[in-house]
Amino acid sequence: MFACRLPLWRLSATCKSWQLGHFLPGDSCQMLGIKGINTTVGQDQQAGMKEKQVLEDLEMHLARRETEALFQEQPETGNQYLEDTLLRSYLKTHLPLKVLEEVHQDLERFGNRLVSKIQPLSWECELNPPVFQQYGAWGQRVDHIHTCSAWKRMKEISAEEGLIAEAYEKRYSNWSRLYQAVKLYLFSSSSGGFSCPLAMTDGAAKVIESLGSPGSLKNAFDRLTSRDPEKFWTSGQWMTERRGGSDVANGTETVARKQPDGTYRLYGFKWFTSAADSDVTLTLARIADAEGQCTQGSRGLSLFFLRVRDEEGKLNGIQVQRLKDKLGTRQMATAELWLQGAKAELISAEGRGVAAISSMLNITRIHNVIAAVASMRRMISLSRDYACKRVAFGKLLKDHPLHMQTIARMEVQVRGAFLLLMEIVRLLGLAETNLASEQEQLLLRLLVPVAKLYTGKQASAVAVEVMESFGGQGYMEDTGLPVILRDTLVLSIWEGTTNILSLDVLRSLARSQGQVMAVFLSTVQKKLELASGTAELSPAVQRTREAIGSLRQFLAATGSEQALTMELAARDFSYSLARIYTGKATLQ
Ligand code: UCC
Repeated sequence: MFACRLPLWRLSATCKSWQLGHFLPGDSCQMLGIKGINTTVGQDQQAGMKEKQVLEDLEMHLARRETEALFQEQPETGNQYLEDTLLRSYLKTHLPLKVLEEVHQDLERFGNRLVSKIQPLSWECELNPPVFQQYGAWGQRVDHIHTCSAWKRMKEISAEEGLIAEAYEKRYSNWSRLYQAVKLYLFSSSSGGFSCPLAMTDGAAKVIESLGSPGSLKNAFDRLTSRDPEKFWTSGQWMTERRGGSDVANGTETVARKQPDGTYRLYGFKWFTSAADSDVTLTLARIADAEGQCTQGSRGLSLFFLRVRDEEGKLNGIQVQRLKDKLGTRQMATAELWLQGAKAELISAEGRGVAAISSMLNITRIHNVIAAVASMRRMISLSRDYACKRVAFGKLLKDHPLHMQTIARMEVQVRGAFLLLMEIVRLLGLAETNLASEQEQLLLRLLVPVAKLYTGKQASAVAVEVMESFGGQGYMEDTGLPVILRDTLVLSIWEGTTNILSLDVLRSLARSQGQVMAVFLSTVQKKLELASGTAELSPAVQRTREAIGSLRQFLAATGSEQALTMELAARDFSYSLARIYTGKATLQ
């Protein structure tokens, strides 16, 4: 209120010549216990003394107001590994004892490092977004993207912590991938956006590995998976051009011209390149024949590897047009790039670009799931902590049943999503160590788009709901909560929107000629049978059975209209798969 915002000296002075009532609305006066006062100058001495007393009291109240009543206790989280009971019990149940012991020690240490060192860096990244300098002081074109020291430090920390290396060294065999995912999950919401370049780096390493690590890419692979900050490289993934990022087959205009030495020069415009400060990138282009003609559509696309800068730091035939002005992920430089003869190496078979980059897409989609679950975990943990500190209507928020019911519902969502994530990285670990059965490989192919599309939407909804649980404070920029919201909203957009991924779910069904659905249903069915002996689980078992029944009915009913019906139903169908499988994962 106006009166309360006046400096005290001004309020006292003003009150000598004005009625106090001019400044304090009636309810404030009542609140302060100063009913019926009249401060007009010239009244008798007794009234003057009373007035003085009132003013002194008022000053005290106001002084205390400035330091107490307007302040609320800040929500905090501690060591996110130690505080995450579900994560710890999952690891305890699934990891072999020896692996668990080693991993536990590292995660506890990492959890402490996140709170004490990495979280402050994350905030620094938010406050110091990248800056693009197109020209030097003397007019020369420099195209330099300046990133802050905290962002550079994130890169070093990522190497030191083995955030990519862990998955490729495979020192814990099939558990290495899961362990890496757990570290990324803990890192994600403290990473200041650095989890984006890490996702693409992991994807690039995966593509190189899946191509049999050809000799020409050995150095790149070693650097992408290095623990040495001096050696460590990050990768981009340049897929989006002016015509858009979903319909890659029709949207890619970039042309590759073969050079006498067997390399290629790329010409085109990459309209949306995330983490444009990366060292290397994978990108798609159409190889021009001797007449300069290219094959259109998906079959004309090939996959290329290139370094963004040369040894001296000069851009490799690339001009930066501008940085994108994004709603969120502002810590990270996303740019429009002109390729004007960028030197590149063809790394897929000609015309097999989409198939070759799909292993990168599947990895970045898993990182997206990690980011979604991590964001939900962080937001809900902050909200829970706040509920133990904030008093409203005479009691702590935690003692208001409706408030706690709202948080509890979100807690259920994050727990389910976490278990779905663990299931995917468990299957990926098996596949990467040749331990996965054919059924498990099919399941993995299906669950990646299902989980990406579902958790992206969940995280956006949870972020909005959690923001509301803080009241007006949740909407305040300097609490950091709006940053989490903005950065979360992208998760349903990049790496394939919800509808594109729903169609990818159908692609996985079609490609396996229905086998994947059979595997999905039998896997859930088996779990239901195991769980049906436990009385506590019977309501959950019953609900999941009903859902499976509806799914079977739907599949039977699509009949000859299958293609169109399935396309129309793709999103709802995918949501059902996500819910059913999450239900299955929680029946532990
Ligand atoms: O780049 C972006 C931002 C980068 C930031 C990354 C940060 C991540 C951070 C995470 C957390 C912090 S955003 C742009 C990303 N773009 C996309 O995601 C593309 C979206 N569009 C699609 O996914 C489309 O469905 C396409 C591009 C795959 C459709 O292409 P086509 O050519 O029309 O598809 P086809 O013809 O169906 O598939 C071509 C081949 C087939 O193999 P073959 O020829 O052997 O039958 C497919 O089976 O590719 C195979 N394929 C796949 N294989 C396609 N998709 C997949 C898949 N997901 N897995 C396995």
